Amino acid sequence: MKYAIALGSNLGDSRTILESALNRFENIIARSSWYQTKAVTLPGSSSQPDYINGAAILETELEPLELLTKLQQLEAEFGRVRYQRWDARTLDLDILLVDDVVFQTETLEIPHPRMSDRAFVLVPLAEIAPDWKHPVLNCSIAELLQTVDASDVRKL
Ligand code: A4P
Ligand code: MG
Repeated sequence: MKYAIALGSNLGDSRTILESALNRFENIIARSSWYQTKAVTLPGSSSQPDYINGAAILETELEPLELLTKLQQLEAEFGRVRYQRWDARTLDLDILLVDDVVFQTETLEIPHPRMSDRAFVLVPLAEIAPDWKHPVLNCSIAELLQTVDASDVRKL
């Protein structure tokens, strides 16, 4: 199966953490540049440091829930502590897409439900997979990118 993964960090030595996390995957087909992005926070929450975000494509036989477990183990290994949703974090690994499949359980939703309006996801993903079709919205990543404001996303 082919997966698109989003990587993000806005605590600690983000660049090193992200590089080391990526190095732990065996079958990476493509990886994006790193981007500095303004933190998107919940309304009313205090401000957060900028993120570094990126995306990668990987090929694996792991089923979606198995891959999620592996991603969460990696997040824990790199020191992520969950306080509150959308809090600053050393490492966030999300599954964006798997092939042209829609996958929905209580713990995992693919395509990632918030990917289509987030420039910090779409800019890196469009760099490596512009033609990948979102199976629900039925348009490509390049097309989705044109619908968001990417002015807060800066290539490093
Ligand atoms: N989960 C469901 N679907 C998925 C999926 N496709 N991939 C569940 C990964 N996880 C998925 O995630 C909460 C739960 O979502 C998981 O236990 C899993 O079962 P989490 O990583 O513990 O918490 P979170 O990331 O804080 O929550 P959430 O809602 O996933 O946050 P988002 O929407 O990912 O947003 N601003 C910038 N600039 N860059 C960022 O990377 N990230 C966030 C987090 C907010 N603002 C940001 C960034
Ligand atoms: Mg997450």
